[in-house]
Amino acid sequence: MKRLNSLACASALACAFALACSTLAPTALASNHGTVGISDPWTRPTPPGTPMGVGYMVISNHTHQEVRLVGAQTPKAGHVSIHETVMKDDVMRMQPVKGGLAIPAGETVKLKPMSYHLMLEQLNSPIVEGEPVPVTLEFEGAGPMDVELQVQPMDGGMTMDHSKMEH
Ligand SMILES: [Cu+2]
Repeated sequence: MKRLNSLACASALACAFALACSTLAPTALASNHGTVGISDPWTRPTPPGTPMGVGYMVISNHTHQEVRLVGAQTPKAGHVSIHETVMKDDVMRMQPVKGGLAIPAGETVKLKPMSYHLMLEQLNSPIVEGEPVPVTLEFEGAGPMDVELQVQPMDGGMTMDHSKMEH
């Protein structure tokens, strides 16, 4: 029952922010939501000519219902995808997170290397230190949020050339 309520609620909010919503016609929008908190948003510098960059952050859902990160936009890139890194047959691959990244009520999900991440595709210029990348996150079940990815330098140790990974 609770599940049904939260689903209806999420749909109602999604409708409020989506341009088109034809499947559900909510009679009222819930207004008693807590907040979704973003901390430590960061990215890596990219070498010139690299078409893709990454985005990491910690998302905490302080509401009483699941929210989903369903998309993101940045003026820095033509497209942003939500990816997860998985091991398949000893090969590391990235794949889109189907249906968006769910953050259960009261939980925290980390976007971090080797795990969930934003994939900034079709970069229009390299990501460089000292120039934070503004990103607007789109949620189902919560309003859009603006963050700035801080550019953290390569640390030499466990870096990986993302662009060579298989998608
Ligand atoms: Cu990726």
